[in-house]
Amino acid sequence: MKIGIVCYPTFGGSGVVATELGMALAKRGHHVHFITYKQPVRLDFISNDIHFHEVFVEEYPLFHFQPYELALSSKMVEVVQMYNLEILHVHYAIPHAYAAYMAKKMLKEKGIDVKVVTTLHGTDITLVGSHPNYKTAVEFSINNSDVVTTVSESLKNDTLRLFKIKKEIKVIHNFIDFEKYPEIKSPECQRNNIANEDERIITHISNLRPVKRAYDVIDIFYKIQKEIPAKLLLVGEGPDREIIERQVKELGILDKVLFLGNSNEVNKLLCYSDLFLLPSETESFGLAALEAMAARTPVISTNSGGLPEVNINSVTGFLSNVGDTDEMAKNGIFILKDVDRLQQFKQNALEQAKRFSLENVLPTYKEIYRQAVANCC
Ligand code: GMT
Repeated sequence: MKIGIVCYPTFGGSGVVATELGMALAKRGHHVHFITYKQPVRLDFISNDIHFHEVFVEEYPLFHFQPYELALSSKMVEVVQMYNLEILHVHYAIPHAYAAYMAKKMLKEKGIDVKVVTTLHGTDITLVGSHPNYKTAVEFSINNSDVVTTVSESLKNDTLRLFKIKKEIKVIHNFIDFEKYPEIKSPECQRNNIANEDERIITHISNLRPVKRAYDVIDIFYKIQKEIPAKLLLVGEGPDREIIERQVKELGILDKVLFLGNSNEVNKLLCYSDLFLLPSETESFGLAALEAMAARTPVISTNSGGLPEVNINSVTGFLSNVGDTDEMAKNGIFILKDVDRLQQFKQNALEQAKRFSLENVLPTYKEIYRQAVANCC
């Protein structure tokens, strides 16, 4: 099939899922066209079947805000026409679903019927999308997509609760391409580069926005390292970086915390890890938790949003109420304290992650594309 993928090209979860999906489709012979303002950071596969089309917004003194949606919908029209695309799969509703609706209308005038698949990822519904400034347009563009998917049951329920939705919503969970995860014994996975033999390695990966509660990560780690020798790897950049750097300094644990910045090789960083922390305020799915589990890392998370669909309490890790860092630290210590118990949790995490393998999830996306083109949904 010929598919256009529209996403944010950044390290955020929606961009990662969109890019991994595009690469997986191209590897299986589909023609994939990424349409966005920058080459997606996770795009690491070169092939005849992958194309990138940059959306460029001209500067003009009159523009207080750049009209990105206009440039994006015009680019979608151009690419659909030039490459005969059958599907436009837009990830994250704002503004992609709205721009796709406009592109679809413009193409209709030219006698072209392109199908729009919208995948809702999380904050496009929960934090941003339902804000009164956006709600009307988001609701409209969801209802006018040909197919709508969410990345968890929880996000589907949130969408139905927050908007008047007239369309069926299909849940397609986030997925993992296990081919990208190195073997634990591989030379890429030298944990002694990071920590001493007796130290446990704890990891957090996010864009360090307030919703991730990165200060809770530091608080949990501080409590754990008082009982168990440990290092904390912090992967990602974002607005809370300064706050937590100060927190780490004030707590006197600067020598135990490594700020690694953004990385598109999280699979390799995770293979060192013994525990992953995700104390988010809300998380529609928690792709970072799934990536950790695929690298055999148990997860200490909150019980918000879709996290209980991924992290199974007392099996793959533990779930606590938002902000309960005492309990999260206690559970982390419980997992890390006993070597056999840690191994069991690691094994359980891997087994659970396998349920979300690319091979299990990809056929569902292919099927919705097929049905959309066949006009049967
Ligand atoms: O909010 C983020 O961290 C980024 C955001 C995005 O859309 O780029 O992530 C959301 O989508 C991911 C992929 O589907 C989900 O795994 C994350 O849980 C979700 N984030 C939130 O709901 C906060």
